[in-house]
Amino acid sequence: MSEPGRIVTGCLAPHPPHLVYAANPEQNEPRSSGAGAWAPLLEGYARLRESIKDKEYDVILVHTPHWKTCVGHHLLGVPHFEGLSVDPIFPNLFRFHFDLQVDVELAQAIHDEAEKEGLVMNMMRNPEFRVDYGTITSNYLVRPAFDLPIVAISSARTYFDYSDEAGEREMLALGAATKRAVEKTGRKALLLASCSLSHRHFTDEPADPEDPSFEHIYNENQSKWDHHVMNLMQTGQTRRLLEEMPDFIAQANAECRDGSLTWLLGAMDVPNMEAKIHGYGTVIGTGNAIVEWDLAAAEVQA
Ligand code: 2X7
Ligand code: FE2
Repeated sequence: MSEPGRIVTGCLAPHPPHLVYAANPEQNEPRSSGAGAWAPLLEGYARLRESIKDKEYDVILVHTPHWKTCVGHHLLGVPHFEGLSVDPIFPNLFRFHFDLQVDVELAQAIHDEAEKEGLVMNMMRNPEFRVDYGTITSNYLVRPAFDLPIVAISSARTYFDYSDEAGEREMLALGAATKRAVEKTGRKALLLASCSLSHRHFTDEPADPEDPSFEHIYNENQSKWDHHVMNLMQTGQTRRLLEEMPDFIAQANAECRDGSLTWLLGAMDVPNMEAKIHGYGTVIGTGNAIVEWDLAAAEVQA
């Protein structure tokens, strides 16, 4: 019998399209000025890539806030997608020609496990679908080669249609279903929660969007919440983080309201291990942390 699968590492991997723009990959049409406003985040992603470079994993799973689905949670369900993904707010920064493979068997297994939890699930079978910029940005920044299949999960509207508490319960259930599906299919998986922390942002841009003199946190309340949340992660207090999540969402307008971080914590069984913060920085006033829970290393230590 084949080995049971496992989640190797879980990461908080935020997706400001500005970071792809700043890196100037050939797939992205706009060219960056190189002015350097987002260096702390680009350096944080470089540290994350270094940290995971020798790990063995065969698929990347991402939960994205920018594929918003009104009826349930959707998963990409076609083996190959290519096309042009454009950020509707920042088309001046992100017009990315994507070409990626999907692990449809694992996506289907997550769908089936989550249905058993009572969640409304759907497989996205349209081969012309434009993959959203959250999925592409997080994947690009973690593994620019796009040489492994991915699984992408949409953001259902439970937090918005019912309540933050109901949303949180669903995302923990979806996380648990994801873990079981990874185990049953024998995959070694890297998980990405593609979201910012505090998410209040400026509504205008300087002439050069990369101008470092413009870039700072929107207000101190946002920054205090972000540092508090990072401290909970760093000290292994993930249960308390979940308890405080509805307040964080409400008071810092956190992008965690799309469920990505809670899904990740649920999939990792709400680990009380200390997370590693690889970087923190602002993008157009939002707070973004790059964080790693190295489950494989924790297992070896235990
Ligand atoms: O989607 C985003 C984001 N979450 C944060 C900052 C800037 C742009 O887009
Ligand atoms: Fe976003």
